[in-house]
Amino acid sequence: MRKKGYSSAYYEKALAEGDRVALARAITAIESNRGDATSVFRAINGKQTGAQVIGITGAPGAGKSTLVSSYVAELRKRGLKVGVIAIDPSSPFSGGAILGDRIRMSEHGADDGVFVRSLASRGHLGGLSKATAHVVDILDAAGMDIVIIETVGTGQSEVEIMEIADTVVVVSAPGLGDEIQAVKAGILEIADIMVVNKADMPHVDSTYRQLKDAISFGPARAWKVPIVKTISTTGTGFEELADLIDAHFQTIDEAVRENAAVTRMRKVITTTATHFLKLWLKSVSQEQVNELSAQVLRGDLGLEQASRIAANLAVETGELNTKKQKVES
Ligand SMILES: Nc1nc2c(ncn2[C@@H]2O[C@H](COP(=O)(O)OP(=O)(O)O)[C@@H](O)[C@H]2O)c(=O)[nH]1
Ligand SMILES: [Mg+2]
Repeated sequence: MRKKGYSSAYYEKALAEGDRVALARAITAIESNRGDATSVFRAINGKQTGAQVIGITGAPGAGKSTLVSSYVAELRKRGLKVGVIAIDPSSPFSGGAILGDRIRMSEHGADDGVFVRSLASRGHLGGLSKATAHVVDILDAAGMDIVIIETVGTGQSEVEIMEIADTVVVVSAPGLGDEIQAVKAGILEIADIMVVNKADMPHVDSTYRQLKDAISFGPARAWKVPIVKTISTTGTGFEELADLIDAHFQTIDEAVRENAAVTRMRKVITTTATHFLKLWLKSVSQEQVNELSAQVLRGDLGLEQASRIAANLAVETGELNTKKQKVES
């Protein structure tokens, strides 16, 4: 990998051409906030056309990854280009589940209309959802019609990620007891569509009924949350699922969709601002930073005050210097 990274001209051209290596590179740059994240920000700026964002969530083992793969196959039949973001809850060091996802998605590996990316989740604190929103943005700019986010249905970060999706699909399966888990975690409230996967397994009807009851006790909404049975391993039920997701999307009014877009953009702006501030701080002169440091050490200036001054200096001088910076292509 080149040290200084790639230029925005490189990313702009490569993404327009559907270059998958460049797309992977762009996502890595953003995810790791590498130097050429700047180039990516500039390359994708204004290229988004409003991809439909679908969140797929549910307990581990419910069959989400398998379901995503079958759903992608259905979308491909419909001629749509699909980006998949798999949020991996396991430690970034184990890599086990990421590998599993890759294998399951490998049937689409040779398909130019599908792009799959795993993102490591980094516990509960920040970062993750911001990076996710940004990756949605990149995939959108790279021409994907649909972006699917697969994530595990537990906790607050979950709900946060779902804020950025247009349609949320909650996947359940018989024998996992997740209908109870789902109710506990408040997951049902965010579901637009419920799936009972593994419909080839015993007790599928009791799972179905439990979910139906749970939904009927939930908040009344204009959109009646449907329950679909699927067999992800054979692709059964996916026409219906795709139709329902589509139908739900049609009911979302413009204001709500704009709201989701604003939520995504808010996260994107935060990451972008953090990126640029870090970059610009480097262009504040050593003497100025030394002077601030000395003042803090003497007790003449508080740390927060000094940081604010440094940040202001960075913003003042940063943009000019970034423009001057040579980024090779
Ligand atoms: N019998 C059956 N097994 C399934 C179905 N969908 C997924 N599985 C299996 O369930 C296991 C967990 O699937 P996976 O997609 O990794 O679940 P995830 O953890 O929710 O992403 C795998 O062994 C799948 O092959 C299904 O519809 N029927
Ligand atoms: Mg999975």
